[in-house]
Amino acid sequence: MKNPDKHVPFAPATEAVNRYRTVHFLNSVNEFGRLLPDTGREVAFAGRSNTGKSSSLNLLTSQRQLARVSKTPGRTQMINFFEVEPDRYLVDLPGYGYARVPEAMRRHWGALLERYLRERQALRGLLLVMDIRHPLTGLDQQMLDCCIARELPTHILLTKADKLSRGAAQSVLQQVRKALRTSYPRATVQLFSAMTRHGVEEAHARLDEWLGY
Ligand SMILES: Nc1nc2c(ncn2[C@@H]2O[C@H](COP(=O)(O)OP(=O)(O)OP(=O)(O)O)[C@@H](O)[C@H]2O)c(=O)[nH]1
Ligand SMILES: [Mg+2]
Repeated sequence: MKNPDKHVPFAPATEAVNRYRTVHFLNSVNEFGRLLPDTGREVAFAGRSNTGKSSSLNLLTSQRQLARVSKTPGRTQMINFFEVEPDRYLVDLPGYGYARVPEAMRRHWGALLERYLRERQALRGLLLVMDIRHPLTGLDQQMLDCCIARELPTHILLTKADKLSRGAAQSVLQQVRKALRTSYPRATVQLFSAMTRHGVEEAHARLDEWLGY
């Protein structure tokens, strides 16, 4: 699927659709000290490189180009802040696990990501994006461990659900749910597709909850 946005069918404008439609880019940061003041509420999108973080963000904001969508993994290299309204933000985190990133850069992102997850008080929840065909990789588990350490609410989007049959997708969903029951019962999980819009309302409900709407 080259450009899932192209095939997005008409979406009825729910309250959440309207709310997130006006989200706009604020700034990009690659040092902890340059983050916005740690007030307000934010929800971050994290996940392995190329899983569809930017596509998810675009779909949830009904905007084709808000976050850059790339076929070349590892393109989103900064912490990108998007403003819903003052003091409420969506945050696109650098994708992890892309092998061709130079070691020094990978270490820099790793440290930045870890510190952001550990220390950021404004962070109310993490949307952890996983390709449904490769869920719960070792690096995903490390991310979950960071969330567990501070009891950060976590919601997993199993993206690219359109790549599997309905039955196969449901089966992965149940497997991931089962794995979470032992590792982090506080985490929730859903199917998602930027191509078919599957799961938009459920994801919006989670954003609303964490951002206090
Ligand atoms: N079929 C299908 N393809 C998708 C979906 N979501 C994303 N893609 C494709 O997957 C590729 C990666 O998508 P991105 O949204 O750029 O992924 P990302 O996680 O932001 O990637 P990085 O920022 O590089 O880490 C692109 O070619 C997208 O078109 C989906 O739900 N279904
Ligand atoms: Mg991206």
